[in-house]
Amino acid sequence: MNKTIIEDELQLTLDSVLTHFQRSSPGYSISSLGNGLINHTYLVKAGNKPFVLQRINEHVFRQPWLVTRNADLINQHLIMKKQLGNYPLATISQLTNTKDDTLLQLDSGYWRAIEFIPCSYSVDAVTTPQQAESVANAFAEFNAALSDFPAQTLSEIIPDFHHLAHRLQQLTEAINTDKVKRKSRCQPLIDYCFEQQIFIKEVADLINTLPVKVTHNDTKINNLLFSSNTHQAIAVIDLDTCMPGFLMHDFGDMVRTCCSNLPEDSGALDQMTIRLDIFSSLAKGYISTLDKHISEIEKGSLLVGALLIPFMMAVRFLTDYLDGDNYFHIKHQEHNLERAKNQMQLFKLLSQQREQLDDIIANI
Ligand code: GN1
Ligand code: MG
Repeated sequence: MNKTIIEDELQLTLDSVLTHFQRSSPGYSISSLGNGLINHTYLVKAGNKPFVLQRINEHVFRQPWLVTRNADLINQHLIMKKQLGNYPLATISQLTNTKDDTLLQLDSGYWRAIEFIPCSYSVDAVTTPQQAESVANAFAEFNAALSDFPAQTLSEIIPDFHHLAHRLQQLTEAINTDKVKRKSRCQPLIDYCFEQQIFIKEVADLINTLPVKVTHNDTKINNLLFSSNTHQAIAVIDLDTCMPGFLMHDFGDMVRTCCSNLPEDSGALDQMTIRLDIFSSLAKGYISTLDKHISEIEKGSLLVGALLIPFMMAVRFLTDYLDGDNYFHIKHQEHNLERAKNQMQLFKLLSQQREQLDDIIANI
């Protein structure tokens, strides 16, 4: 996990936020945590009970109270499954503040505190097929445990989050507006996106045939905690985008973040390769753990999901670049364009190796 020193001004804000949480005690320390692109996340060490503090990004999550409410509902369901012996992973609760709520609204924003699991760590890149299998097992356990979750009780936090036609519509609007005059800098990438009509049509047809499940929708590798003792995945974190969706989305984001040999913002595109052994372990782990919770048609959709999520992320990063970087945190001016190019290259490589990947899934 990424930890950095907190600046003075931020420290004052955090100090005032912490007075609203019973867990805080004199002499705590705070450091930045994780590599999320949306929220601001901190680790608070207070006495022997560390916890996670997070400022929810209101620009992205327009109704933050729905984010914490959804997370509470899902977590309660997972706790119930665990008590019945049907969920082997750890559950992670949001902590109540002094107003007995899991969301805190202050002038500085919307804040929440979340349990911290001791002796755990997160990773940003998979290193072995065994680790990949553990990743897939964990997210499959999560999907399976939510298979009987009453989806109608959840709010759709970001409508059409993984709806490709909607994301392409947003891209078209960003191109037409060309708000910050960047269009000419990315014309080849824009053209490539819209040349993928066969794939776009394939996705549009497929989604009419798939059952809607409650999915995580952000199954990147660093949204899991691993045990420092066993090095197995022990908890799924970041429930912000749990919403109705398709299993292929959750499988697709795993492939996106585990199978490339490069991080999502690397510019070394000519060095990008698909790690087939990792793909194979993800597919095996995911399908075998889901077992009766995945149908034949859903199995057949997994590879489309693996192509779809990198393609959609390329579209989303490119849209944000054209919009002037309002959505994803960036570290430099061209960051979103680099991410978009990287994700499109991943889509291209996965498309080129589609037959081979298909065979791997068919042989499980
Ligand atoms: C965002 O902030 P983080 O890392 O949890 C994004 C995901 C993307 C991801 C790309 C709400 O997730 O959809 O896949 O960045 N979350 C939202 O790294 O848009
Ligand atoms: Mg997230």
